[in-house]
Amino acid sequence: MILWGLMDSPFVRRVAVALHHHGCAYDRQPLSVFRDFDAMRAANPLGQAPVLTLDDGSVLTDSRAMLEWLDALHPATRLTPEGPALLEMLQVEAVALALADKAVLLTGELTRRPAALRDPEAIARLQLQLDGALDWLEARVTTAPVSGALSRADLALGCIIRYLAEKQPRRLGDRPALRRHSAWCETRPAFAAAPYSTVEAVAAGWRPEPLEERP
Ligand SMILES: N[C@@H](CCC(=O)N[C@@H](CS)C(=O)NCC(=O)O)C(=O)O
Repeated sequence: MILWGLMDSPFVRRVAVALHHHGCAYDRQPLSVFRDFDAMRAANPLGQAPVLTLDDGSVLTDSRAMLEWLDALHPATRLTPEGPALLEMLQVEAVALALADKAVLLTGELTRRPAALRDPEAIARLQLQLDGALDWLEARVTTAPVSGALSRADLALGCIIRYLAEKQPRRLGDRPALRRHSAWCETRPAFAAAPYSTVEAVAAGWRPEPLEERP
């Protein structure tokens, strides 16, 4: 299999963590959705990452579809719980993924658009959405793992909290439950085997100072 995308992306990273968790061999194409947009569009009509090329050449273009596919192929190491834990897992995963969507949009808005062209209302709305999701998660996530055993919720949450710690640390703020959960994730073998990459972020144009301090 080939996983396309950079390891600062919370979506790409969660698929990489899942691949390691299931013991799947894969190569990676470290392409940027901005720097290498044409190449990404050739793989995915939307030009988004991640893309997963399967061994028979088939392509999956959404991290949720990739995790479902991997679960179906590897039932013994499923990341989707059954029974009562399923509802809680889906609730936390949904908010963590929506948080990732909004966080990536806000990063793009603040890094790629000149200050004079930014829309303060749109930025304020994204910030409210991020804060709401972070507060909800901080109150809700009292254990690591979230629902009894490593699950898709831990992958979604662990990857977005690490992303925010790197890219929007002030927005993440002092949220001890989320930081504890993140620290737990980072010591899991599958997370350690698929680390967040500042080097790849920088190569794609990221400047490693907090977004909130930029003009
Ligand atoms: N729902 C998608 C979201 C993927 C996503 O938003 N990826 C970002 C990279 S972190 C991206 O491709 N952004 C560029 C764009 O949407 O144009 C998934 O879960 O795979």
